[in-house]
Amino acid sequence: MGKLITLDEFIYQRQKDFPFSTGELSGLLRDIGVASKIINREVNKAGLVDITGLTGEVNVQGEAVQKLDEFADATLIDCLRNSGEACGYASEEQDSFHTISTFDNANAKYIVLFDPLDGSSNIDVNVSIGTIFAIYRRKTDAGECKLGDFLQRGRELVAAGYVIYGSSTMLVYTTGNGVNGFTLDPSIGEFCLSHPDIRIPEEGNMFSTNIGYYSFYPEYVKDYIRFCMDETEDKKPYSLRYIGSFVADFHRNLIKGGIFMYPASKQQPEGKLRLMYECNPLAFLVEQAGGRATTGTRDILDIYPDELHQRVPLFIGSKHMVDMIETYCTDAILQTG
Ligand code: P6P
Repeated sequence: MGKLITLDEFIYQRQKDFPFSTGELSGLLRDIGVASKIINREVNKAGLVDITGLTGEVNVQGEAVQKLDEFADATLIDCLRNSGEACGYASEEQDSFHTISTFDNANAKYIVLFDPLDGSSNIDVNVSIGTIFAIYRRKTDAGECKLGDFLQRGRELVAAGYVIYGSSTMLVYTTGNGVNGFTLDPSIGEFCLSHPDIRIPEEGNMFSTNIGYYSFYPEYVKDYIRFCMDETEDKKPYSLRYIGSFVADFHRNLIKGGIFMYPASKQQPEGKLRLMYECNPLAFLVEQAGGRATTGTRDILDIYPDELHQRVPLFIGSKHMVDMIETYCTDAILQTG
């Protein structure tokens, strides 16, 4: 068995590769790792204690808030406060962004956006869920954060990643120099390097979308889905895999190859997934792993955000598969003029 490398050791080692780094980002990544271990502990016993189910409240998305969502949100916020490395945050669970005005954080240079527990409607049925985070440098010099600190294109991301609470708990992240995956070893309470330098296969044979919405999709998406299901001389039908938990669907495609699609539709004209704390972080990560992420007409990372909780259509995964759906989309636009 190779040398065991913990997340902390890996972050420290990679920091040494950047002589001018001051260790602040390293500290922030470590603190997010700590928060995810705390969340993992509660996720793993959710069925045993009264923190599953609904709080009876509704979040800014108009979605019923699960008790575990609230716990995960509060845990991440506490860890960011304690880190001293983040001056502000924005969460799927919070109406607006927040400045962390404690003394230690006031001069910190990073802001963090996160979806504390994506797919939380699956908690009660024991399906994998996840935490997604995105880290930017603040735009303003100091003091109270401004909206402009948060509304940055994905191209400006400094780091991004996710934690998947599944058959094992994994943290996968990038700082713009490749993608690495760490599996939590509960016996020592450490994330250990298990998937160094992850590369997504350029081609895949799995497609992931909610086929129940098929009749609402644009024609080009229907055409592509029919292509996926077709059998030809040199192509077998692809498998449909849809968990209904973005992090879980994304992670499977990252490891095995495939495409995840949440298009715009008659019912959801902008799609469903959120640009700032779902699509951008995973688009940054998938590009670092050799994949792609598009709205159908433009790269996700090139979008100039208008608002914190904006939704965008999303096609993300293996490069050749995303290239193909983008061609279907642009051809459809050319045909309709
Ligand atoms: P639908 C979970 O609620 C989520 O935000 C993503 O994790 C998931 O990919 C998507 O919604 C599922 O949406 O409309 O297919 O139930």
